[in-house]
Amino acid sequence: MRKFFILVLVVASIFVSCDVNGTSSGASTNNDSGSSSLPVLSSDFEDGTLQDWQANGTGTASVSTSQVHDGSYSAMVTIGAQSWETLWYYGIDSKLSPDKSYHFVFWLYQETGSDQNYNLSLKYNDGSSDQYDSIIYQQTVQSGVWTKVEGDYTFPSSKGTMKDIYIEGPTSEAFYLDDFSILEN
Ligand SMILES: [Ca+2]
Repeated sequence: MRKFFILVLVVASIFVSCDVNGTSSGASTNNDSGSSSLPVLSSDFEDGTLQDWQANGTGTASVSTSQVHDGSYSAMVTIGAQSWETLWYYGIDSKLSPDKSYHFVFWLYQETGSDQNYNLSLKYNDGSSDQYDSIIYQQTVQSGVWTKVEGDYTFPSSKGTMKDIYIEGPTSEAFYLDDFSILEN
């Protein structure tokens, strides 16, 4: 009986230590990512609008209820003839500061029948002309699976001024976006 009790104690303490480890690593991640503060940008499309995202060029975008990661709405995008003819958020410099690290996280869905790669790209101006950079490059999204895409990015003020962000993928194909957030690290 006493042995059994000790065994229970040992098992329980393993459980507790696992839990503590899990909690503490989660907490330190939270501290590191600064997620105690509100996201600087958060788009869930639950108000039934594109929430300041818009299509560029021959791309099209609208809110959709047919595929959602969470809630009732997502953004459905059909990319045009060029990969940049897609969903844009103009004026990201109103949300982000240079020389600061941010965590970008969002969910993508596509049903083309095969894996597809997506980029989160940044348009900026170097003082004389527009330039482009990848915030997240070539993230693979399986067909028919909502996929979390995330990464960290810092824009150095020495490069110029941030302008817009946009999501690039296969041309003439549709994808869905939901739960897009940018958090200060
Ligand atoms: Ca949603």
